[in-house]
Amino acid sequence: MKLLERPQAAIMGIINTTPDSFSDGGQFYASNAAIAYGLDLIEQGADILDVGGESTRPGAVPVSLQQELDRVLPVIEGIRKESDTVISIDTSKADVMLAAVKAGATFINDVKALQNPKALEAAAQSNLPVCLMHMQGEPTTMQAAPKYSNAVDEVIAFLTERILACEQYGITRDNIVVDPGIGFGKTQEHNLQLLNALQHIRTQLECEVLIGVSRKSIIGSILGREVDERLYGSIGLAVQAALNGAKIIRVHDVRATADAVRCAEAVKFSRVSD
Ligand code: 8Y4
Repeated sequence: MKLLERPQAAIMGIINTTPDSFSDGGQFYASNAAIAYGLDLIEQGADILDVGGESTRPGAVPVSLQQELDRVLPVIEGIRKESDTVISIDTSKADVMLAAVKAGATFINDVKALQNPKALEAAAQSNLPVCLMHMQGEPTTMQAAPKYSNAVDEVIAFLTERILACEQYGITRDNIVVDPGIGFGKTQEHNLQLLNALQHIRTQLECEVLIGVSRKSIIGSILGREVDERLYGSIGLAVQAALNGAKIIRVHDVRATADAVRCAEAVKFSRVSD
């Protein structure tokens, strides 16, 4: 069965191919380390691997097209040779989407929601499922002063417009996943309101929802923990999102999250026999 048709949430494991993540001994070693890491995430229970070559963290600087291709293509090809697991390409660039799909990617994750017309065209041409994420502002400045009159309504309005744009290019709603973009131009209050409205967002947009909260500042703000101490908080929010109907959970810690979510879902989907 296709991932989006299953009742359970799919666990999306993060593979960040930016240089700081996998060795500084050159691209070949970095790619091989990232491939091995991806295959390990599959063993740990990942249903999807999200391969990204452009850091989208707050304050991150943009990367050239060639840099991004050099980072992600060998990793996608290498994992695809060994596994038929869904591979997501995390990019906003049309050329990266097209090359990644040729290399074996089968899902497109765009934090800019295909607002670049060429990216929209490339995604539509691929016939693959896409994730449309909401972001207010640009990664370099988005956390300076996030402002909404109503965050939930504004995110829904933006995503509605992006869904319609996708549909005009022939992408059908069953191939569209929406994402409120936790931490992307949002205060803590906005982040919490959006997670609280997950079911409302899903029913209003009639699309499945992806949630990415793993190790993010939303957890730091709730618990007062540094980034390397956010595992238990991340698991708690992942379980909360899965029970509220999120269909994809994007995480760093695949085994821990998969175990917790599978246990919560055993109860969620239990039925009495009569
Ligand atoms: C620690 C570790 C602190 C990571 C912050 C971060 C999302 C996403 C990212 C998301 C979708 C990140 C590419 C930000 N987040 N894509 N990408 N949804 N669809 N920050 O929430 O992980 S990168």
